[in-house]
Amino acid sequence: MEQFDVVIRNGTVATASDIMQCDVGIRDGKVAMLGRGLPAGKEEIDAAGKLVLPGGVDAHCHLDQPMEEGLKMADDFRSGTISAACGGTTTVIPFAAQAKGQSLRAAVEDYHRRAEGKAVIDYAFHMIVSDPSEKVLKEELPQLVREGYTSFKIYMTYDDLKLNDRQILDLLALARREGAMVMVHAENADCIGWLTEQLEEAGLTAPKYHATSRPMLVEREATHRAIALSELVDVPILIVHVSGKEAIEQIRWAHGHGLRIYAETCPQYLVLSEDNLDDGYHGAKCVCSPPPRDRANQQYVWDGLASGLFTVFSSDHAPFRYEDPQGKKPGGKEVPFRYIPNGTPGLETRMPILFSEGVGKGRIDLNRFVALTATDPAKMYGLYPRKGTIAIGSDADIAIWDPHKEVVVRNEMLHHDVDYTPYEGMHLTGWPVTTLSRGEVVWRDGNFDAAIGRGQFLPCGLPDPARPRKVIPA
Ligand code: DUC
Ligand code: ZN
Ligand code: ZN
Repeated sequence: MEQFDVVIRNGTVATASDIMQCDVGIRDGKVAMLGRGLPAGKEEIDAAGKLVLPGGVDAHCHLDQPMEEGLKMADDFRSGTISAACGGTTTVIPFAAQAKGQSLRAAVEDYHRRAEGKAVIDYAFHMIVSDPSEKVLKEELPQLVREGYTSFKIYMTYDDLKLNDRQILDLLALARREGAMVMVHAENADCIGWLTEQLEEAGLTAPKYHATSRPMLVEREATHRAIALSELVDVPILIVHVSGKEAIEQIRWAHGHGLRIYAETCPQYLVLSEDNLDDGYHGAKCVCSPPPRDRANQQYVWDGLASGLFTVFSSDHAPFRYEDPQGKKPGGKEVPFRYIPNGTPGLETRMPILFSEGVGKGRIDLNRFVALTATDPAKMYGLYPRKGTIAIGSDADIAIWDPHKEVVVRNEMLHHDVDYTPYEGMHLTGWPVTTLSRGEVVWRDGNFDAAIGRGQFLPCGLPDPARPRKVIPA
């Protein structure tokens, strides 16, 4: 038998379904054998006392996404993917965003130029469709789906991105025909616009009023509408960044009616609350949409993670520096909340937060952790079984966790290019001590070491979960 390139020995290997005491033999970047007492590899890694888990798949993050005039994301594919790897993530799926009037293919090509030569772990692209013109619907989008861009996000809010219901129906019908997965940002744009004006007229423009302008009702209504549109067309959808009870109730209702509605949530809805926005202008650091809610809603989200209501746990990493005229202080000023770029950073802390607060505190088990952070996102977006599991023939994307490592989160220990973390000072137990990408150690004992640009683009297959419930004539 040919020698293994790497053997990870003596660890506890966990997948979404199993927990095994076994060694992992890696050859040519892939998992070649699982078993006890494997023969020596060229490189040996002792994982005694450690957990050997599939590298994470962060299926919702924003890196170097072109922004409106004057704003810039802090992380590009270099810093963003390094940060991801140091937090146990080995695949990212950020967004090639179409500007209104722009060709979708041009947006995808531009995004490839931003990633190539920079990414250190593998990556796929979702698309954002903001302008479903006839050319996009008839030519570009079907072709792009067939080329391996098999998921796209649509927005029900944000003036530069939002679609009306008719446009959404056209895109859902296309997704049904082509077998693509549609991700939906569900917030009611007109409710937000109206509330924002009321608040501004009353002089209430501090960051904390961002949360007031986007109450749960706004998310609940849009979630309900998205579910109805999906039911009408008979195509599954995935509701992203679900923040709390009222949206969860809509999704539960849909499940009760046999509808294929998938859901994603993020760390900010588990451990942040609207109180984090109530800190003078520092509240801008936690301005994201939907906004973090309250403790009761956090509990609902935890319950949804444990019960299987949620399929995917993503960071929604949207990196803007705080002290930056292109970031949270546009033009160098403390601006009314409507002008604060939305988003929180969290690529590196996504998995440690869920591990510590979820697995460590008994809210979810280890298999569920793997499913939410790696296996199910890979399945949802057509990357499984190449990514998201430890199985013979899968890419050797593996994170070795010290489940007892105590970490106090400090921004200076993180590898993103953002000047803050919303999780500063948080005490976590458990952190990945070694990360392998296609069998190559990229992060070990606090050091990142890998060639910049080694990450590969991953064309995605048609996701099985995107199949409609029944076949009806097109
Ligand atoms: N909301 C989004 O929809 N995307 C990026 C960040 C955010 O807060
Ligand atoms: Zn969104
Ligand atoms: Zn997002």
